[in-house]
Amino acid sequence: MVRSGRPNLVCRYCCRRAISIESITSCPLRPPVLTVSDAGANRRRQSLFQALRSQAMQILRQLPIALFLALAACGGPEPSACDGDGVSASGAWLRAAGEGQPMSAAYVELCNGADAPDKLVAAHFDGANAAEIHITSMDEDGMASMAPAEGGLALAPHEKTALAPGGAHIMLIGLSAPIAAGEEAAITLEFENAEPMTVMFKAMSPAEAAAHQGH
Ligand SMILES: [Cu+2]
Repeated sequence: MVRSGRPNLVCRYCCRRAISIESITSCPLRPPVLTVSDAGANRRRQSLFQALRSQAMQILRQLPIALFLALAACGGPEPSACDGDGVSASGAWLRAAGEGQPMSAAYVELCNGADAPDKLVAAHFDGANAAEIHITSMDEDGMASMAPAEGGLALAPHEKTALAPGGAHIMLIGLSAPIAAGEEAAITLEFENAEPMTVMFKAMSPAEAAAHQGH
């Protein structure tokens, strides 16, 4: 029906010569979010765009802070000042090992709060034939190789020493059973001076380990 005084309207969704606003708004092909009024739709699109843009700007503004916090929280394996009595351990984890996997590596950050140097001299894990303290080194060709830390791993006084992927680690050789991600392994650490200490190491899947290293 053409209302007098109004131009003929064509429904832009079904291309029928629609003839009233009502028949356009009830067109079954009309997407529900759009309205007949182009001006109204544009306004809506514009305000959606503005909302997205202000959200993006907010994220961009917060990005440097987030990056800074991420860097501050993940200082890397660099030794840093540390205080307290004797040696303490933090961030202990090991690589999960599946069926038939004979080895795993365990990592931990050790803090020697004492005034004298100490050494990590041995590690024991009931679930493996041997637990060795290894250091990783690079040869002239850039090939990494690992070897037992002769005489133990030095722990400088008031410093954190990280056993971390690519560096020193506790090698668990001859696992008696798989270690599933999420499980915990009790590894006892022995020191030259400090009392021995049993630390719970949390098993991480390869994906978790990679994300952890990304820190
Ligand atoms: Cu090793």
